[in-house]
Amino acid sequence: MTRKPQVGIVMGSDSDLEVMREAAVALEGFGIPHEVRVCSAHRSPRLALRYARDAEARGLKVLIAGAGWAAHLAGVLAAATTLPVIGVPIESSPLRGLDALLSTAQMPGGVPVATMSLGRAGARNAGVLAAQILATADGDLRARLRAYKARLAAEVAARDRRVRAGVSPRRGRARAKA
Ligand code: RP5
Repeated sequence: MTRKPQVGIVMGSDSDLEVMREAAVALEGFGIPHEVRVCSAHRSPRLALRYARDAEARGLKVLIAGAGWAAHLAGVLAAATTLPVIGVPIESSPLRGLDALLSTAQMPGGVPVATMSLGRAGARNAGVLAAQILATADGDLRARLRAYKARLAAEVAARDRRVRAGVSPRRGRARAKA
């Protein structure tokens, strides 16, 4: 039996999928069921509004919205639901995402969008933040998040050991003295 999605990942275009896949990968790592949809605040505004309005009744708990250019998708979803909305600005325009970052982050008072950083890291963080929101009511998920943080710290410690041993990550063992 497939479990009902708890997180909705929405993006303005299928051209955003390569970046937004990182959010899905993060959620899969925590075992969180999710769905992935394309709907655009500008090109299909009725679909975007309907998705946001129906989300809670469908059992979704958090929405993640990724969009580029004048990125209004996260804001439009946030306007039509009380679910938390996480925005991921995508670097798809000639302004390299600065437009999307400002459009996603600069919401007027009363309609929050939790805006992530640009690009893959932002999409990954959106998945992790959605997990952290869900974990406030789920002890097992909290334990998985603690294990995730411990793995992050262990990776840094391993990098520290490699750097102190004089091994560069890209070029193998560095010369003993520069
Ligand atoms: C935005 O326009 C989408 O989120 C995408 O980042 C950008 C370009 O979309 P396509 O022209 O590739 O469909 O709405």
